Amino acid sequence: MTAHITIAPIPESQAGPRRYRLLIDGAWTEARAGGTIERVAPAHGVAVSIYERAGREDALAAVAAARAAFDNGTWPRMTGAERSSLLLKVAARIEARAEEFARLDAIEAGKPIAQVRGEMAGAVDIWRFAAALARTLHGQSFSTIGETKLGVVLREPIGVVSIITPWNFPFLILSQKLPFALAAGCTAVVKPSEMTSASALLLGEILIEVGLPKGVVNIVTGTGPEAGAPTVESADVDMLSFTGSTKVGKALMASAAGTLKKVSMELGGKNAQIVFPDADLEAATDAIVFGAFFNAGECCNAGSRLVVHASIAEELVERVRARSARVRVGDPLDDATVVGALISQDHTDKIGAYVEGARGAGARFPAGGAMLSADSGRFMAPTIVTGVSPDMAIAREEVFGPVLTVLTFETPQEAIAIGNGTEYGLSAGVWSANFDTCHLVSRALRAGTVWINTFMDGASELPFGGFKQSGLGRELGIHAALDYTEEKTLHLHSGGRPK
Ligand code: TXE
Repeated sequence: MTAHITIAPIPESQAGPRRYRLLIDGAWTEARAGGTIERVAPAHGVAVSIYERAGREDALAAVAAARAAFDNGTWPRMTGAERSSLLLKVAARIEARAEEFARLDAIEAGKPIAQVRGEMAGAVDIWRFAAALARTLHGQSFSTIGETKLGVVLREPIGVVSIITPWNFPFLILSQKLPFALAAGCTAVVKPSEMTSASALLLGEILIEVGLPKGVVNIVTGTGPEAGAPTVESADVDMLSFTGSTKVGKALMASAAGTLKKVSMELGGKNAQIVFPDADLEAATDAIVFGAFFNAGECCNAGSRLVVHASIAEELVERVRARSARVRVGDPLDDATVVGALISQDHTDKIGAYVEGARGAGARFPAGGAMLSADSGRFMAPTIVTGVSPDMAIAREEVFGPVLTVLTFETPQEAIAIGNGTEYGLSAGVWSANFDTCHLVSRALRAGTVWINTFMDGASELPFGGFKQSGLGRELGIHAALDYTEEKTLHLHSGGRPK
């Protein structure tokens, strides 16, 4: 059990609060109506950033800049090789300043620094991968439609993209979207979370340094309704790429319908790790603890439901409990920390309500179930909940905290039914030594990603996204840049039109 958590002061070189501005049409500007947002670091309890609080006018100025850069600028008209070369320069500069990015995200989100360093390496790889895609985008030709006819299908950039991102993986999630939009030749307005905007603004500096034409990427900070919503409503924006809660995602989809813009949505998850009796329990234990408590469970991919065969439930829960007790909860800037602070008081209250609701309904807590004492910030002990039924809120809804709910099954059919028994369909894990079990269960799960005898692996080459109410569309993978394109069909006819 973690004793009282000590939080060291933020080193002087990074102590704030730092003042940031909006990036609109290549210039750092202030919000037209005035007003700022102060970000208090969730673990340290001190102000670290002051952002401009952009309003409708600023958001629409950013959209106008992106529109002009798309309609009249050089970016969509460059060769793929030119765009690729610039994206590679961005990747190199992110890599050179990775520690600076990592510390910004760790401080603003309360995430463990060692984990964010891994996210930065992943982000750099994605920028390089997108740079490669910039050179490989191509259309199709059809010579089979008649001897004198040729059909050509072009892939053109879709236009201006609104990118709205959450606080849980600030720079990584931005990197799952922006480089692909840029590779395709689009321009963008980025609205990062009002809690974690610093890393996006640092990227803005890099984009200016490498010579990205003005207006191609604009960054507006502020609240969702004030700075994000106008970009979704605007007829000058052609596509919305959103990651966040299912609730806001649905509202934004309805709003995007007003101008019939394309939407890409990465939303919530309630992901099951299904463990059969013949599984390697040591490996499974490690992955269950990692999957449930990684990023303090504030992760759409969190393996927040352990679905275990009744015959091994007691043994596995005991292994997971023992392993969880060794998870180091603490100061995000300490290299040894594995679980950091919860993002905000509101969010802590929401997690607390799920825990108390389950307690009231008779659930048991072999581990955790309470907050830990700390110098500052909100830290929750890794929590295991047993004695729950699949229809309880804690077993069905996204808690988004370090809370693992345990459910049991007797037959593979029952495991599949529980696995599929939520409104979500983001990811799942299957653990068994038997090929048929792994194969057939993973095929029956309605989820965008199924990990077999592993959990939460990722690769830039592989698509990521959800079934059901977990989202719409896929990020990453070799087709990611295609999502930011429109198809245009050309009919060419030689020798005059037949009478
Ligand atoms: O998400 P939101 P928040 C879940 C998680 C969390 C809850 C709320 O349970 O507790 O959502 O978190 C912008 N028009 N997830 O508040 O509200 C907002 O400013 C335009 C799950 O961070 O969805 C931010 O930039 N934009 C999820 C972004 O949308 C709006 C990840 C996400 O905010 C807007 C994050 C509006 N009306 C939270 N309202 C996951 N599964 O990964 C908000 N925004």
